[in-house]
Amino acid sequence: MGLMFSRLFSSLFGNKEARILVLGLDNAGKTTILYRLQMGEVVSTIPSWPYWRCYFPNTQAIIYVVDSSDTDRLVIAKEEFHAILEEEELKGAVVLIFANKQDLPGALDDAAVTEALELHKIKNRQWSIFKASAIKGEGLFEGLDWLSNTLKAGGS
Ligand SMILES: Nc1nc2c(ncn2[C@@H]2O[C@H](COP(=O)(O)OP(=O)(O)OP(=O)(O)O)[C@@H](O)[C@H]2O)c(=O)[nH]1
Ligand SMILES: [Mg+2]
Repeated sequence: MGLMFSRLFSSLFGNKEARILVLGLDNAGKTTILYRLQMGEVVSTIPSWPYWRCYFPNTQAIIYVVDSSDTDRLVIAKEEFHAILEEEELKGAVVLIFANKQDLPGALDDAAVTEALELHKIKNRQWSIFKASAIKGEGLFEGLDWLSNTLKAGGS
């Protein structure tokens, strides 16, 4: 599981800084997405849990990236995702999920990833899932558009 923290100064966010945590299992496509979006500065990738928490305060949004073709690891992706949602300091964060790698054969679609991640269990939080292919640059801006509008509307 890797983590990245990004400060976005995008016109999508009205030139306001949004503090966004980009999470997902290794190989999910986090770096590729951030590169595609040319998102602010990627501060760091941190491999182990204990250090993550210092990044949690004041996080407005979480982008959770899933490799939709890696069906063997979706259970792990689900468990890590729900553990993140339990974090006290992330209770107020809006969640955007990218069902990434849609271009690969056998990739699960957004409905199937929704089921695999048990997204219906999310309570008291605004969330949405978008199909994406970071390689092709598809679906990313649709997701960020949703995030931007949700944050502008005051978050969860
Ligand atoms: N086919 C396909 N490959 C992708 C896509 N997104 C990322 N990849 C590939 O998947 C591999 C991992 O992508 P990264 O962006 O490095 O993944 P990451 O989540 O940053 O991984 P870690 O840094 O190890 O945590 C690379 O070979 C990417 O080129 C996609 O949408 N489609
Ligand atoms: Mg990476």
